[in-house]
Amino acid sequence: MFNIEIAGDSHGKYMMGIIKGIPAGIKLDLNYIKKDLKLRKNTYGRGKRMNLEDDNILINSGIYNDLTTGAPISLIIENKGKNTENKERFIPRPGHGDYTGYKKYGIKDLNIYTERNSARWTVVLTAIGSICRQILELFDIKISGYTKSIGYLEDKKEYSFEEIEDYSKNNLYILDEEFYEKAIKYIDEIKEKKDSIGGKVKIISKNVIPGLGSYSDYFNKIDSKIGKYFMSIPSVKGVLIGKDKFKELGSDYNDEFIFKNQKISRKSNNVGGIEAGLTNGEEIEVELSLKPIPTILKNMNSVDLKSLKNEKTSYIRSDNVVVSSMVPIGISTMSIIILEEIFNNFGDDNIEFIKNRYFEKKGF
Ligand code: EPS
Repeated sequence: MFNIEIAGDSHGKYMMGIIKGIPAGIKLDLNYIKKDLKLRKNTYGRGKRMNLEDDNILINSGIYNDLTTGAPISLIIENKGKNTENKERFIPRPGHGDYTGYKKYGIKDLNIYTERNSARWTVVLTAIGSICRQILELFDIKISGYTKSIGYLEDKKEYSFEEIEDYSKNNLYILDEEFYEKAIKYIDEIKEKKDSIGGKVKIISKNVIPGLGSYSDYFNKIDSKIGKYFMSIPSVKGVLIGKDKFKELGSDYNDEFIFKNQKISRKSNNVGGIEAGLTNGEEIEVELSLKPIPTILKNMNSVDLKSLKNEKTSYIRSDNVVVSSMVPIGISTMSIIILEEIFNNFGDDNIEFIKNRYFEKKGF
């Protein structure tokens, strides 16, 4: 069974990942993964820690003579950044897992909750997804994305997949040049104010076979899985599938069928490629809304959990904006979701057997 596990403290020695259920016989390119890790790290608005990390990845098992063996693939990525807090911390940051973690686990030093609640683990998520995306290319599946908004600045244009395919021309993964210039200035202002800001990214998957997912099993609908995976990523607070056109009439919203060029297709794609928990063969469109990150340099009102006195939060090293890093993270996350569905449907033995079964179904 396909399954992933991620472990590692944000400031511990290593981050680690395990992927189970990868079939035998696949050649993986380490440079492909390294490229995705760089795209996650180097976006404008990230904090000083990102200059310390090199995100160097080591594949530890599951590959023999350059080919996957069917055994679990395990990987490690070293952490270079150390925790800047060298004493116990008792004042929780509003919006972070400091307070809720303390209420659950009861240990007063809040540094402990920073480790598992840090978004550092998305480095492993991206690496795992990058492996999955390489495998999806064997099925002609492509996934890309872009930054749709930063704070109140928004790109309202609709883009074709071809227009977003090469999304990394600038360090914010914004497609419109004017929007990019404005966004850079805006982020500089936010930095100046010692604050943070959220935004939206869009992730599009193309050439996915219809029928992936489930509706007989309610909680395994592919949209349920999309919600589950994306809502697990720090800062993601909204997951929209398809277009934000819910105020329209059904007759305008529904994607009408048309038989053209010997093919059943659609006149629109408002539902974003999913109907009744199953992929419908159109592009899968997912829009993610990210809240502003909670750790900000500006002091905020809080309470010292030890003295119970009203206090201000103290300066903690932080990012200002992480929205655009969500593009490569989101592409990786979608890759994991789609690949898992393919293996669930077509098996996880040898990649050539799986491809045969997949393409036979695709011709149906
Ligand atoms: C993070 C806080 C920062 C980020 C970190 C996520 O780390 P630190 O507290 O050590 O300065 O840099 O992100 C990463 C290390 C990464 O690789 O993305 C947080 O609290 O989520």
